[in-house]
Amino acid sequence: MAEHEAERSGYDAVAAQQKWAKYWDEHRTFAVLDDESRERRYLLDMFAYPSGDLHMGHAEAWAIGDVVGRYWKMKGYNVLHPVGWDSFGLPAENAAIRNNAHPAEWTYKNIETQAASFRRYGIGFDWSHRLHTSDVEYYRWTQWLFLRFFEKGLAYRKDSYVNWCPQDMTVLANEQVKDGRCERCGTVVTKRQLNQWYFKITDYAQQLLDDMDQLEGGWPERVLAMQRNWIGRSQGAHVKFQVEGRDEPVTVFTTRPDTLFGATFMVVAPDAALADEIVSDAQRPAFEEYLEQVKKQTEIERQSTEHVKTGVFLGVHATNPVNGEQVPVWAADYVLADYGTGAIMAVPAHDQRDLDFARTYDLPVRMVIDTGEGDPAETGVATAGDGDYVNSGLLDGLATKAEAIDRINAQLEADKLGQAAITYRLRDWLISRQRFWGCPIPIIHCPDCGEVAVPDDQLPVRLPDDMRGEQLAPKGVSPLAANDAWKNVDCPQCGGPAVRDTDTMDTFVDSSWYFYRYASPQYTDGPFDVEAVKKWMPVAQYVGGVEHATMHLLYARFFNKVLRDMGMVDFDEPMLRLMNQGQVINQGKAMSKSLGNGVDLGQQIDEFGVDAVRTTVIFAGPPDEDIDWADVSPGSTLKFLQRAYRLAGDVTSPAGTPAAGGDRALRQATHRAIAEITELVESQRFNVVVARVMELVNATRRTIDSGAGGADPAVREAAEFVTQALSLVAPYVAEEMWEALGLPPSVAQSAWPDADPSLLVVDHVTMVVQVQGKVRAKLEVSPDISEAQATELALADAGVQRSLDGREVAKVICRLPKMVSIVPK
Ligand code: ANZ
Ligand code: ZN
Repeated sequence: MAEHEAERSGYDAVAAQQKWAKYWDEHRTFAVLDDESRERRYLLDMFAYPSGDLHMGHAEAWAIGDVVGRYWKMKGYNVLHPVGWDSFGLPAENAAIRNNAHPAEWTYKNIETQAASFRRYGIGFDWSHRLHTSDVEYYRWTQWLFLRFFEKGLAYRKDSYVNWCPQDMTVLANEQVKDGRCERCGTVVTKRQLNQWYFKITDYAQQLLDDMDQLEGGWPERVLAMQRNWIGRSQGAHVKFQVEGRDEPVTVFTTRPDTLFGATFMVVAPDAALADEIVSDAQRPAFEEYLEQVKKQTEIERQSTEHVKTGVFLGVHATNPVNGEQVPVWAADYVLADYGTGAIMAVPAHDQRDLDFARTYDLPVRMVIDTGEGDPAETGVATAGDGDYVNSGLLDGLATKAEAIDRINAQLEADKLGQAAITYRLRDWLISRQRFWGCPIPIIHCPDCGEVAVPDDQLPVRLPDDMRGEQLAPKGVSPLAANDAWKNVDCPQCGGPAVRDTDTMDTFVDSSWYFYRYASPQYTDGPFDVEAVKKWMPVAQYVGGVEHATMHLLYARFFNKVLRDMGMVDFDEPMLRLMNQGQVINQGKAMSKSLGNGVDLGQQIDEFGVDAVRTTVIFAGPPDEDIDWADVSPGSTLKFLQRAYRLAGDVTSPAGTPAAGGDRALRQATHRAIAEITELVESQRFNVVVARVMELVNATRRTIDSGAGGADPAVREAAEFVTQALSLVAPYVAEEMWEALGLPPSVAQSAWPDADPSLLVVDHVTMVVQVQGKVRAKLEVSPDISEAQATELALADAGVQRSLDGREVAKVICRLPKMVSIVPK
């Protein structure tokens, strides 16, 4: 850095933050415009959870989103960039229990802290489009939507074994169990039979798959893959087996109906109602003892591959529908109650799980496809490939699965014994929670009328505000169940005594529809203004963590389809583009208290200023990659920002001076930067944007120092674009620069420039390549070629290679862009 530059002072980050945050607020700089002529763009950040103050993860996600929002605004779009909090949930409740308080106190205090931090962090929100899911004005509409689902049969209750966290004393959805443990507290999850509310997302399984076509290219491929996997479409057949002592046949799901002649026993999930129903009297005691044992197993144990499969004979037989054979029916832990039909035909010769089980319990193994790999009964290895069908009646003589499956399916269908079928791994969404701080389920249980919906005009069902501390502690049933005054009501249908449902909804219900309400957050006639949603949605860009790939993003898509079928929205998919930000880590590891490697956002801001932190976050790498804070340098970023800032102060031509006639090389550099940066922002390569701005800052400084000084109109043009581009990542210093350039505030509202095509023509210069002082090549190169590029080009030249004649290069001297001189050894 030149001496005179270092001496001069830079901008005062704290003063700039205070001044411009206030300015944006007072002037509603980022408010939605009442301007029908502009194209609308909806920028959505995933909800913040008010767990404390903002942290480095927030800093990254919101900095990335704001690049997009600020760019769109300068491009002239009418931008909706709302802000809100997903404010129901366990942490607030646990804090309330600890502090003998109401969860609302903790929640709203944290929200205000985060809101203040967001303002300081300079995110361009429209603060009038703000909401909190725990506000009664919000959750009354969550209840209203629940009731619409209920009317359509999409919300229902059933008894089932559910994932139970013994620590949090609440039910967990499958998605909230990670490796057999509670996602929140890490406790090993067990099973419990409970009566629970579900949303029937499985009705939409196929649509959720099909509509992914509309997201191709707009969503990260890995998120689509995770959703596809989660939905888990499996093509096969349903086959009916008659079971002793039961009128209705039992249906099994199989992906291999072609192996039906090799089915030597049948297995039912021990925890499926069917097992309890068909078990013989003689075997009942053994079965019940076994069931107890299975229930004690954790999901980890049950699904582990090392787990020795166990089971018990149910004392009944089934009839194989194609050959009339009597096969024993067992209950075994490797068959899951909630997949397929909860019952399987076991084909030990061609399914390894069945073979392992058959060998443990000495059940028959019959090979029906000869693949040439040896009889599984002897090898202990089930074969799954193609081969000649044997012992298989109508299939004998066939040689491929495809043919055999078609043949057997046709026969089963003709005999009404089965048919081709599709099964999904996706389960219905378990939404009831036995916790306090959530949206109450608006149902009343009447001894005479059953489940009665709370009438719309009696919404909201408010959470009581007289419960606090210990009263909220988990007890296995919802804390609300202990509140008689709240719970006991008259039945809306018959007027008799009845009780409210005391469960609350999974917070993922709250976050499945917030983006519609953002378009009209104060709307009082429904969950959202249908017309406003029509104008703003689908969301043009969604930004958030990849950890939401299956839960939130699947639920949100499901809600959209239900709302579409209700006629409330007119599009299939709520978010057209999705960007996942990486994580901020430190010293190669996720930040954690135990490692002591946490980086505090507030402290970083105090030390370097908002602009430097935001610019560092963006400059560190592509948005979807992790940032290791140990590898970045907010201090040098701040120096760069000061360097940029000083350009504005050095411009001496008045605002409005036409650039024509200014230094041509700098003008070309500026317009190349405009073209490239526009393209880079559009393709979300934000880190390279910062690199290009740095180059333009340097080029401008060179021009200033090399003669014309700050009076050259090309310097003003360059400094103005530097300011605009910088405002995407460093909004405060950019406002200061804009002001120093004599331009009216705010740079955020200025028009993004278009590159002048006549200045984009790349000039070429001739670069001479010498070997031992003799000219060996003349190459046409760009005037700003780097040493590395020049050396590479020179050494690749055939003439140069010939004169080197295999000798190694001792030295390359560059006098760019005119000459490269090579000295051989
Ligand atoms: C007979 C058979 C023969 C099977 C064979 C496979 C190979 P995917 O692909 O995951 O859908 N199955 C069905 N329901 C089950 C349940 N509730 N719990 C455990 N296993 C179950 O797997 C479908 C296959 O998994 C089905 O096809 C069934 O075993 C088993 F050579 O039926 B198969
Ligand atoms: Zn009633």
